[in-house]
Amino acid sequence: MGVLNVTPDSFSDGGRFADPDAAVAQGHALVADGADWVDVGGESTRPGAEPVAEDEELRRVVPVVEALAAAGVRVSIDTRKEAVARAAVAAGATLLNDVSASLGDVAADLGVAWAAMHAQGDPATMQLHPTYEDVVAEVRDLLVQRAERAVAAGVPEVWIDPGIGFGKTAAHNLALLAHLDELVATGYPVLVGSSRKAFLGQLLGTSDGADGPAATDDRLEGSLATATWAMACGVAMVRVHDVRAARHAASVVAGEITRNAAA
Ligand code: PMM
Repeated sequence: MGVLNVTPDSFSDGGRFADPDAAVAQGHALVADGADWVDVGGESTRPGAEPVAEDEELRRVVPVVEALAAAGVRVSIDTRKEAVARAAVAAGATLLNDVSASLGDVAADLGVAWAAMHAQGDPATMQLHPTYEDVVAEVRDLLVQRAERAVAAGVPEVWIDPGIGFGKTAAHNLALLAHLDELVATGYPVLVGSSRKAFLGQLLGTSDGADGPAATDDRLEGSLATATWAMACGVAMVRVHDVRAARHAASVVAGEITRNAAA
């Protein structure tokens, strides 16, 4: 899944694709690089981000979804708002990527796939005091509960996502990545987004972990390592900015090492 943020302020690509034509061109570039899905978002959910008004979010995403879907691209809509989800599906999106894990009934009503992501708190405050007794069990149990409810409501396809960086310290993120098998074992397809996130900068000492555009440029290695690790753990989809590099990294493991291991 390639990331396409049509926003002025997303932490790594904010501002680059705020113009609809540039955004649509980037969507096609992501597909050319090997993305199966293009995830269109009009509201930054980086730590400390301010909410975006509904009409502004609609204005940003609907033309982009429409143009990409009309060209045959599989489009997911990254939103927390019901009205945006509905408008994006009317424009051709077929997956609700929901960082609030609260739009299951909307997905059921629309008859589209739903990805439920775990978050503790809202983007404005979520990184202040993330607290868990057992992060892996708490994240898994909440996602399974929401997923079961969505299946019962009639959602045709339900994905779960641990929400790396959403109300989590670096230690929480690493614990979740270390135990992805526990999410995979639930039987729901798992989606993971670790691409260019702050904990990678902290981990590698390549940046201070502050979410500014400059600091994200040196997180490629960590992004590729975590995406490849996730796929090797059985994760069905990774949400990445650097699609071509992620494809190449994964193909070395999936195509070559796995084949030799089975031989
Ligand atoms: N992360 C971001 C936004 N949307 N959606 C899912 N399903 N999983 C994520 O980890 C996720 C997401 C924040 O990253 P961005 O600013 O690069 O979009």
